[in-house]
Amino acid sequence: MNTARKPFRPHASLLRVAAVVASLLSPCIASADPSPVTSIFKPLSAPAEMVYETSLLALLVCAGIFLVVGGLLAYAVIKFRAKPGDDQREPPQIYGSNQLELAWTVIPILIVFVLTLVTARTIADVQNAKLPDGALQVRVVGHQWWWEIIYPEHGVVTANELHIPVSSREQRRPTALKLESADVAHSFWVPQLAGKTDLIPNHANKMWVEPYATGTYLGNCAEFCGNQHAQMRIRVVVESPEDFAKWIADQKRPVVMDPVVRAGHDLFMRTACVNCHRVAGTVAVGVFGPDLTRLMTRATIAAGAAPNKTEHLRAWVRDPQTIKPGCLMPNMQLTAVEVDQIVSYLQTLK
Ligand code: HEC
Ligand SMILES: [Cu+2]
Repeated sequence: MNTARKPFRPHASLLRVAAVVASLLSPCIASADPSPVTSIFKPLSAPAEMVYETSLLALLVCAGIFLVVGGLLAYAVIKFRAKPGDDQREPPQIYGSNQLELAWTVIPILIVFVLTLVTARTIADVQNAKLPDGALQVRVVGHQWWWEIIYPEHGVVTANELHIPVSSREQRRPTALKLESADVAHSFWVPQLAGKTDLIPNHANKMWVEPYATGTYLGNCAEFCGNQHAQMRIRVVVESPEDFAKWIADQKRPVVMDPVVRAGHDLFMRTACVNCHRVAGTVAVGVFGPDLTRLMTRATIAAGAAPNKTEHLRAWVRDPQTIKPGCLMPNMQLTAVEVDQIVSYLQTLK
């Protein structure tokens, strides 16, 4: 839809026709869709729009085929149904028709050919898009079952909630994502922002997003990656450039220890927590689990498995297995008092 971005797209007019027809049908599409926030039918980012146009073309072609085949079938069923007084014997059987066989071979081949070309073209457009200099660079590392999010230019590390600036057609601010995996294959999919791209061990993939509206976008790992795969959610928080700059600045502030929670701090620092979690500026330098430096700036814990509220944090630290069975953080066997102390400390990490 953004023509400035794609100067030469001979198939664009085909896609535009599809988009116009689809806009006439869109009330039907929208009402058939139960989850608007993860809908591919409401793209709000450049690559998602391109994927959407192509999928509409495919849907419309299929709808046309359905109407022709279904219509002919209905016509035959009604027109040639048995009527009272008909001769009940089997009618003469006709075998082979070169014209018919040619038609139903050649027409589908042409349709598949057109769809293949349009799809290949869209894939190339998305993959080869030139991002403006200064596009935000983010590394996303898939873990069983959470997302590590790294802003190399800013020295910021967080988890499960990706903050990025909003783009406008006048002032483009796309984000380039470098996708890696720490263990098995995962797939990054936020339907309103872009098509899905896999995270493969030992092989970095890349993709980009360019959202045109602020807000929170939801997604989920889209490659089965183990028993908590369904609870490997990703939230993308798209902010105005000012809010995004403020968020980055907040993430970079040095951590100050609140003396009120010293007991929890000390307990955390002498427990195995520090082997798996990092809190910037402390002895906790583990990288197996999410970075906890700014834990309280996140809306959820454990990749969307629970809201980041006191009760859920307590339940998590007491025994994460009750919230996310099979997850790779063990029950740390803490007493109720210890859990409270540690949670009070965690809640100062903001
Ligand atoms: C063996 C490694 C390991 C140890 C030890 C460990 N954790 Fe974890 N922790 C993890 C992993 C892995 C996750 C991510 C689980 C998931 O989302 O599937 C996690 C998640 C968390 C989260 C949620 C973070 C977020 O943003 O989603 C908190 C809070 C947390 N751990 C606190 C602790 C505390 C406190 C201790 C010590 C009492 C501790 N952990 C010990 C591995 C560990
Ligand atoms: Cu996954």
